[in-house]
Amino acid sequence: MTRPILVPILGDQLTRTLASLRGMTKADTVVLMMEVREEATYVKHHKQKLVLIFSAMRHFAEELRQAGWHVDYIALDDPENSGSFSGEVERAIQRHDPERIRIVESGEWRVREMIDDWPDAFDRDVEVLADDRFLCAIHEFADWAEDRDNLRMEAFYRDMRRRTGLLMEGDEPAGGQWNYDKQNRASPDDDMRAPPAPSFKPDTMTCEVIEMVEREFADHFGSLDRFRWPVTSDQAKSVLDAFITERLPDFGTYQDAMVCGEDDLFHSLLSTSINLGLLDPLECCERAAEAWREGDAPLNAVEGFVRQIIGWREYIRGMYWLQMPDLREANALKAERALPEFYWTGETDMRCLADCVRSTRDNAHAHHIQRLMVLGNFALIAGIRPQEVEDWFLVVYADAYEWVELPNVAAMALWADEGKLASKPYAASGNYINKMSDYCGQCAYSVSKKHGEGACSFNPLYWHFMDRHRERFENNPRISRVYATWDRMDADKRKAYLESAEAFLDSLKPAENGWARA
Ligand code: FAD
Ligand code: DLZ
Repeated sequence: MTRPILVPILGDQLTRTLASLRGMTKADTVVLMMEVREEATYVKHHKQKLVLIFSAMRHFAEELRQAGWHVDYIALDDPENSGSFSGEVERAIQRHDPERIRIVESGEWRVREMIDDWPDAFDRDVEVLADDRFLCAIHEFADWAEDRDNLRMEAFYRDMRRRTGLLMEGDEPAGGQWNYDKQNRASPDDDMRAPPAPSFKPDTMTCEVIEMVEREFADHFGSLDRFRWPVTSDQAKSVLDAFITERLPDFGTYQDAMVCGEDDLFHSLLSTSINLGLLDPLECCERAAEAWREGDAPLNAVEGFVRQIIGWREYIRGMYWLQMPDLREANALKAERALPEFYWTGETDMRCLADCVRSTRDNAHAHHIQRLMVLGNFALIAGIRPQEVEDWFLVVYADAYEWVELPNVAAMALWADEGKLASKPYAASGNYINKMSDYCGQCAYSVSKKHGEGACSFNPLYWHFMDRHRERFENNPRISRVYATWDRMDADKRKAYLESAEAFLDSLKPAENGWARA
């Protein structure tokens, strides 16, 4: 063989049609895959996330080998492993003396900075290709955003519908409306249950990884007892199949519902597979659109699902690259309180928060409304420092990579970007949680009690938040009515709300250091 081309494939690039593999000849290519400690510990990822990524990487390497590629795979416990991407690329250069390096752009800013150093560090050409598994390239999003005062998702989403032709009838949206969200806010029915999603018994390769993760990352958050994530594209496809036939019909209607102990309801559980590259996002949407055309799923469900993927997912990624690196430091509301300990231990009598943390610990997953309106909302109205909340979200979810976690947390949940993403903060009192869930019925606190002993803490915290940010929000037309309500309350009641919130905030025990970062 002449001097080969070195093609590093990162842990979230597990796609057989990856741009860096397309057009390459197997004889002239060395694929490099690296399990590295730096990636596993820059935050202390949930154990399930580590098992998912390492096991999916090992399965993918095996698939590539079966297909005839030369794969140089560095296992985490290889005694020579240097522990970092750059260290492993350097060692691979010594082994293979490649003519050049060809890699798909990384998902995260942090890794992009590393790759930017490679041409000088290794004195080789480094060809960085756009990640065309996303439908909207980074530069296309920047073009879309340029000169717009308002970067709301809805306008972007309509452009993506036109561009993909998904749920379009000529130039018009299917059914005459772009968005059926109003039909997607039903409260849960009593004892509502969803069909169970497929789960996968760990095979030998996954069992070896489980052992390694238990051994090497014993102090990381989370339990491995219920590890069930798909680790191959075939397994991921069976989750997609089951979702389309069994859950999609109810996905829309109950999209915002929460039921204690029912961890994913009618959600798809596809984010881990899509983010790793095991599933193609467009194919997921096409399958849903086909179900609607065949009369197997209603339009409100299918439109809602398609919007999450070609709308929210692409938009969030665009907003990440548009706002980095500043987004990581953003703190528009000057929130400075430490993250409470219960985010890690789940030890709180607030039933909604305890259940969301339990699901997070057991599954490395919580669904969107649990993330936004319970865990995120609490952090917002309690004024928790964004960087601590971001670290928590990056650690605990199996689908978390900074490109998708950070805009969702900083901009959507915490309004830390000063409203570039969300026109108003997603702040809510206990009423919202009570309407959308069955949490409050058996909670130790009373959601109908507004303040004082035994009251649901979301109630006083909501008013405390609104009151302390009055200057910023009272002229926002989407919130001003809230201040009219506040002003109509008598002074004693307002005082009781504020005192109750402050007593609660003072009682919060901060998390000890060391859960998120070593
Ligand atoms: P479904 O509800 O079935 O949705 C279908 C798909 O749409 C998802 O698989 C996902 O690919 C996509 N999607 C939906 N909403 C979003 C969104 N807001 N941003 C990006 N993609 C979206 N998603 C992640 O993939 N990684 C994260 O780290 C992450 N962190 C989040 C943090 C917060 C505070 C919030 C509010 C949301 C976060 N999300 C994140 C988005 C969303 O909660 C998850 O994608 C979803 O819960 C995954 O479960 P699912 O596959 O069952 O999703
Ligand atoms: C998240 C992660 C982890 C925990 N470990 C690895 C790894 O050992 N090797 C690897 O190639 N990728 C890993 N990843 C995913 C990377 O962090 C991800 O590819 C980058 O953040 C770029 O988005």
